[in-house]
Amino acid sequence: MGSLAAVLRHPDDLYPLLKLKMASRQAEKQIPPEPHWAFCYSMLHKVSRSFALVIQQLGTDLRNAVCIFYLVLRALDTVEDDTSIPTDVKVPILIAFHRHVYDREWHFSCGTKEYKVLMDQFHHVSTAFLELGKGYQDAIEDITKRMGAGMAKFICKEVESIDDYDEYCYYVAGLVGLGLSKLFYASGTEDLAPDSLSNSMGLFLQKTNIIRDYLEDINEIPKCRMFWPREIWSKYVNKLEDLKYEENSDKAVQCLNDMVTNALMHVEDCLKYMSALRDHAIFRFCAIPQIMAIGTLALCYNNIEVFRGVVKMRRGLTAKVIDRTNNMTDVYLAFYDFSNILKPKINKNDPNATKTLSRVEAIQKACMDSGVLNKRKSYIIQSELRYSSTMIVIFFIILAIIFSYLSSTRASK
Ligand code: D9A
Repeated sequence: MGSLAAVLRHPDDLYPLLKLKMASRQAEKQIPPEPHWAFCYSMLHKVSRSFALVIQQLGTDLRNAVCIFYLVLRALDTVEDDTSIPTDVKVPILIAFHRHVYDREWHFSCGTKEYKVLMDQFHHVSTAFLELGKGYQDAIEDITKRMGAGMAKFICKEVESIDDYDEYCYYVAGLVGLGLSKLFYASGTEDLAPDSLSNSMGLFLQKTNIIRDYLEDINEIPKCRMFWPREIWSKYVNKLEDLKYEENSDKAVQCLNDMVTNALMHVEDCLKYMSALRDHAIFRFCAIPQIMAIGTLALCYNNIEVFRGVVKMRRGLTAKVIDRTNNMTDVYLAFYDFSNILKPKINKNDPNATKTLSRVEAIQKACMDSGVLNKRKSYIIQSELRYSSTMIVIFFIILAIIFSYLSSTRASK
């Protein structure tokens, strides 16, 4: 129902949503016949629908390598997240995981729902991994080794300083950026991107997720997950969980705005990383999650709802982002437009207002300096804000067709 109401409010979501549905149907038909590849691609679709589609459009070799890389990372994540595993069992597994991916006999049951299936049938992932080219295997093993060691370090270490925060995000997301840059390079279509830019691609996505998922993480049972750095939240409250209580709303929003301002630091590096990409499929694979992230940050900024539930971009907008992201002009326009949504929300009494404004203006300047903005009106916002009358007409025509079809079938019965 929610989605129908959303379409009624945004009728121009309909077409992109239909295209997304068709594309995912199409993608599911393309699942390879071999049992281990079939398992890997069906698992990929289960754990991340929209992202799986973006992976699907990569070239065959790279697609298989990214699919396996994604599942190995999800498995590592599942071990890290499973609070029922004692630390003295969990740490050795995280550190040795880079060796286990080569061993089809290795098995460790943990996690819930589809992640438990991934762990219980992980031998399929190992079989597929062993079929990848050596360059891809080496890149995946190297990143898995460094991420496992980093995760093990933070099992018993809290995220205190902003440096801890950047270090933790480097281990669980920055290294994913580095790994993908290595896979793109190994596929022979891209130069090897500088680590600093690859790291920023990961940190911008991870920090957006950590901000968006505050309430889900703090309410995690049995042990809450605390990724917000004490150096930031201790300026507003005495305990991180205090941010969720009604009486601390003003302080909570100020702390949220501080976290969003921190995440905006990585945007210019991400724009540099994406503007250097040559391959269209790789470009879309990298740009779509980044646009989702700036959209989510614009939504979360100064928004008390982050402490009341999970604030997410609606599926229609996700469909539009996937449908309309084809080149760097689209990226500059999207970052410019979403910054324009965030900017008017900056209230001058916010302790970080000046810093937030300067970061937003730096982002908009980077987009303006690209020289592409004056050519085109806007990426999504215009269509967001004004209901295109044509869309409403088309919507009712489709409705009329459906009714006449339904009434004619009922009449013929
Ligand atoms: C990514 Cl192989 C991720 N993460 C994401 C997804 O995008 C990045 C996990 C594994 C892989 C890739 C990603 C995509 C393209 C280029 C990248 C990159 O770097 C150059 O990673 C940095 O979020 C997870 C990390 C952030 C931890 C890296 C996008 C994704 N989005 C979810 C939506 C969501 O809300 O999580 O998975 C989805 O679409 O379901």
